[in-house]
Amino acid sequence: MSAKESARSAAPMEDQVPGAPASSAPTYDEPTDPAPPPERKPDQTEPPLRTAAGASAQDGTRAQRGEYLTTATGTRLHDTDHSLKAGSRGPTLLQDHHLREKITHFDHERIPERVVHARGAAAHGRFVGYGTADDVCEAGFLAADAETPVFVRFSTVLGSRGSADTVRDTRGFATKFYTDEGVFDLVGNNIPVFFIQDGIKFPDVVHAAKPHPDREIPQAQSAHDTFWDFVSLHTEAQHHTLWNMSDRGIPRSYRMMEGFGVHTFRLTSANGTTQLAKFHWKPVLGVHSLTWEEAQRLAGADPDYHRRDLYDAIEAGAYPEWELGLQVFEDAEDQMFQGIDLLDATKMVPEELAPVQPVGRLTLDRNVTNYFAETEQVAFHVGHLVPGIDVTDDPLLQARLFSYVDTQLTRLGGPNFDQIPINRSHCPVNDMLRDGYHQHAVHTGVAPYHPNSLDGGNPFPAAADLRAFVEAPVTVAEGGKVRDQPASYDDHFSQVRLFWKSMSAVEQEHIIAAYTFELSKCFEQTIKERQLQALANVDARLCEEVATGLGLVAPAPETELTDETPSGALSQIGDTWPLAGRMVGIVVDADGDVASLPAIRSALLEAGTTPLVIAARGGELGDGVAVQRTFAAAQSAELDAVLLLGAPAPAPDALTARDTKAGADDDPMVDPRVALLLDETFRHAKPMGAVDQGMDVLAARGMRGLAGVAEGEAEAVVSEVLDLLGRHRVWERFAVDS
Ligand code: HDE
Repeated sequence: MSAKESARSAAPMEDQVPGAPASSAPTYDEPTDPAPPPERKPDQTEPPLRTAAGASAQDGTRAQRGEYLTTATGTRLHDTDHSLKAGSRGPTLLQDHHLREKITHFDHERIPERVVHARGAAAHGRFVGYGTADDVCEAGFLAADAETPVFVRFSTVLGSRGSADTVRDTRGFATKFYTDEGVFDLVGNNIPVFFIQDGIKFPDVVHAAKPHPDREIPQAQSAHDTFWDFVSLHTEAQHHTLWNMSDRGIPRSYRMMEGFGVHTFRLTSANGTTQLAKFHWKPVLGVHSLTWEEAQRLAGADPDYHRRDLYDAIEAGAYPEWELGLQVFEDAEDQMFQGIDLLDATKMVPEELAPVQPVGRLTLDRNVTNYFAETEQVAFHVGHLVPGIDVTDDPLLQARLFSYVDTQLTRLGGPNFDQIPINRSHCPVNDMLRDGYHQHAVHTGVAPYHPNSLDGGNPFPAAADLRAFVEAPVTVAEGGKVRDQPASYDDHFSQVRLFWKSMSAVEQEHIIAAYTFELSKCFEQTIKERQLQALANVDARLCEEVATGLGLVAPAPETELTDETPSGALSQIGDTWPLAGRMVGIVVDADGDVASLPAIRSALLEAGTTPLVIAARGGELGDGVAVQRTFAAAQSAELDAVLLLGAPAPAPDALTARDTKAGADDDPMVDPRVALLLDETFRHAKPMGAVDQGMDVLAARGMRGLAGVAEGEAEAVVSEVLDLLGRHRVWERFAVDS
């Protein structure tokens, strides 16, 4: 060894002057051969790897251990119900460290909720690649049969953590892929376009959409003046707003939503070619929505409706599934596709122009164990990328690249949020980030800097052929330093019109009703008029119908109405879909003949649906079948279809003094709550079926023989109702004159 290679004496450590900075001697020149992280020095040790509950790390992260109550540091306690006092009626002593630990921790149990997307529900699952993306993307998790653990968090955008699930809003669809090459986060929404083109306006749109700052109302709603003030002044928001006013704004279930990466990303293939691409999630169960009345009912009767639906489906083994798909575009210099600016997040590319090509399948198969530890503490970031997937210059995406890390610093209390169990990578991490609040890692070595010779040069930057993330070397067009945008961003209406024209007649009616409702909740006439002007620029009939509802005059368009080709893929109506996890209510006359009930339940379970037995009182019916809802508790909105077995007479509790719903009807043949349930089910265009005297009940209500109403033998009725359910609703019942 030459003096240049090592200045450290060859003598054993104990014979040297104490104070060697590192476990091995540095080389004179900067190390060039990659070496593993440094060992500890012989005099050093580290805390043994234990969980927060003091168990060995191999035992997982579960927090409670042992049979006895302890302090946070494991000392057993003999009493947690009485504070330490000077005498049984005396003052509490400051020395009561258990009281102080318990109360102090409790005082700090809450963390700031997310600025947006505060209300969410999440699940674990797996993603399996098809290998069909190999030609365009080298990301390892897309390779054929590669299986990657994932965590998905769905959310509403506007409401606080405790707000209702079924409000009219955009839904978040954020997926964390724990790949072998690092974490990849696809942080998308259920709507493919966004309100703004440039991230600098995000605080503006969010301030406008959140509750008014003086009285803090309304909660989780866009139906108020500040929201419509902003979107009517800032018409690039009109496209996203129309999606929100459509049925997409009130999904039936998280399991029945599409997901979109929104931005255009840049993909790199193994041979170095690049393509532009948009990500799509396609739900196996199809895209379905609630009616507005159902959404409002559920917001009161079951504010956790979507959360419950997700957890119940997974618990029942009806695992939600989506296919990941790509729309791929040439990485052209102008980053346009058939006249559509791929860097403008207020534009989408119709599937008819660029088909969505399936590249893998996502299955959610495990519920969270602890909401706070997992769903609340998960931290997504659009900058969590893996080799093969890079960002583009979309100015909305560029701002997001800053925001997601920044927000976690406050929300999760420091820079080490990536070390929280739900956020940890599943592949080796060797960063040079050190210290900070809540540091969990025990780093070895003395040289968390580059270059170094004291830790043998570790960690070494990896070359591209060692699967390093290398930014695609795209050319950035030369230009002046400006606060500006391209001219193509000025088209605010053509795609809004495209979406409107792509809707079926029923869907258009829902949109008209939604605008009319939202604008009628605004106080200022000026704002209503300004929004009507925006609608006039979309479609004359849309504008006129909403204006009529508001008692205002429809203005003439200010721009030329472009001739758009409808995109069939945007409508939710017209196909049939799997039934997994659909809720079918079976209304039973417990005093009548319930012999057919077990067979009906089995047939429904076999079809993958979840039967819910509804009777006058709780308990069990014959053959041990449990009653899951009483007439007083049943809500039509939580059911996708209803079967009526017999004619349950008014039950003893059908008194308006006890249950105001009992005032809904005076048909002596049937309990008034059942009558209401049937009427609502019919009004919401859901499949219905009746056997035995149930047929007489439907006949008396004028429903016999109408579309989507099955009658006859139990087996045939169940099979017909299941068939109808595959189409989600009996759309014919929403007759539209056109
Ligand atoms: Fe977000 N967004 N966002 N966003 N976003 C957040 O990050 C932000 C945007 C989306 O379940 C925040 O951790 C800016 C588009 C989802 O934890 C915050 C801009 C899309 C979630 C943030 C956008 C999204 C968030 C709040 C404009 C669809 C929930 C807490 C430049 C493609 C993720 C947090 C979860 C959350 C910023 C626009 C989706 C503040 C600045 C476009 C699904 O960082």
